[in-house]
Amino acid sequence: MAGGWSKYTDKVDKYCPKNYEPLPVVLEKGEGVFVWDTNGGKYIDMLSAYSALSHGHRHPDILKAMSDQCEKLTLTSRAFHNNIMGDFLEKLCNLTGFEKAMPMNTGAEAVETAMKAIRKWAYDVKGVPENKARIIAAANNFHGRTSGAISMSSKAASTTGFGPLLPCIDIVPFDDARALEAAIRPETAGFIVEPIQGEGGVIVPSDDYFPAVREICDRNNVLLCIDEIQTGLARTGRMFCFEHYGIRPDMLTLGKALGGGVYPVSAMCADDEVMDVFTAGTHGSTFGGNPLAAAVGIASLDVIEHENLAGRAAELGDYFIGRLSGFADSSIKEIRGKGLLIGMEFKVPKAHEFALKLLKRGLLAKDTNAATIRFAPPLIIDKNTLDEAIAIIANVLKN
Ligand code: IF1
Repeated sequence: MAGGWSKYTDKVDKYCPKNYEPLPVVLEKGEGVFVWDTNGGKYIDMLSAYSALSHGHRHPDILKAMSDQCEKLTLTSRAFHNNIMGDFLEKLCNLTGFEKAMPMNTGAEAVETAMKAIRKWAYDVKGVPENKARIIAAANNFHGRTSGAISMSSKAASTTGFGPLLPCIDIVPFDDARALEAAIRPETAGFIVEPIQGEGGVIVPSDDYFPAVREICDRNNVLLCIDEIQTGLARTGRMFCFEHYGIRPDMLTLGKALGGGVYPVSAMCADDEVMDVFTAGTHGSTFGGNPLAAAVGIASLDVIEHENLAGRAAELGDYFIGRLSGFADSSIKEIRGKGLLIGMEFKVPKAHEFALKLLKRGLLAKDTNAATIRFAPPLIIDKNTLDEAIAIIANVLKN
C-alpha cells in the first residue's frame, strides 16, 4: 500500500481476518477533530468512529477521569459491588428519564439485552405463551453484528452464511406506521428501531412516523425500543434523537459516545416494569458496569452537558447541511440528516471514490453505501475547521 504502510498492513493481512476494507491510511495520533498518519499527514476526522468519537480524540477531561480511575480500581466483575457504578447509572437514568440502566460494553450487547428483556417481559408481564414472543424490526436497519442483532437484519450481506437466525422476528418497511400496525400479532412484544437509520444511508423518517409508532405500540401493548447507539448523546442536535419527534420510547439502547472515545461503554435503559424481568443470574457481563467504564461514562456525560454538544451539533449541523445543500452540483441527489449526522447521496454509485479523494485532501469520511457518504465529525468541531472541511468537499466536487 502507498505511503510506506505495508509494514503495518502486511501484518494485518497476515494476522487479521479480512472482515473490513479500510481506506488506505495508517493512523498513529489523534487530538480533537484531527488525526495524523505515520508519515505526519494530518486529517480532519469526519467519521468519528461512526459517532463513538463525538467528544473528539483523547478529550482531556475524559482522559483525566480514566487515568484517575486507573490509579484506583479498573475491574471487579459484578460478583462484588464497586463504589462508582451506582453514580454512573444514577447519572444515566437522570439524563434519560428511565428508572434503570443495564450497564454493558458494546452496542450489540445493549441490543441483545433489549431483545432478551422484550422476550422475558412478553412472558412475565404481557402473558405471551412461552417461546412465542415476536419482535418487529425495520428493514434496512443496523443493530450490530451478533447473531441476535443480525436476526433482525434485512440485508443478505449481514445474514447469509450465519443461519439459522433467531425465529419470531418480523421485518417491516421503515417510516411506514401502517405496515407496523399490520405486522403486530397477539404475540408481538417489541419493536426495535433506529430513529434515523445510520448505516441504512442516514435515512430520516417523516415527522409523523414516530408519533404514529408510539400510538400503535401503546394501543397494542408493544414495547417501543429505540436504538440510539449511533444517533444518541447529542449527535443529531438533541440529547436523544427521539426528542425531535416528541415521543418517548419504553426502552433505549446507548453505546459509542457513551465511552467518550476511549473505552467501550453501552447500556439499555428502561423503567422497572421491563427491568424487573432481570433477576439474579438471568443476565450479565464480565465487564458490564466496571469501575473504569463507570468513570469514563460519567466524564463522557459531563462533557456532553458542560460543552453543550447537543446545541453545537444543532447549530453547526444546520450550517453544514445548508452549505452542502448550497452546492449546485448536478452529481448530488440529496443531502440528508439531523445535527452532525449527515449523508450526501450521489446520483451515481461514486461514494467510495469520493471518500478516497477526500482522504487525499486531508479529510476522512466513509461511504455508507455505494451512493452515499456519511459526514459525522466530532461534535466539538469549530466552525473554522468545518469550513475547511466544506472547502475540501467543494474542491473534490469541482474536480
Ligand atoms: C461495524 C455500521 C454504523 C449501530 C446501531 C448498534 C450498533 C451500531 C444503530 C452496534 C454499530 C457501527 C458498527 C461498525 C460500523 C458502525 C456502523 F456501519 F456498521 F452500521 F455506525 F452505521 N446499533 N454501528 O450503528 O454497536 O456492537 O458496534 O458497538 O460493524 O463496522 P457495536
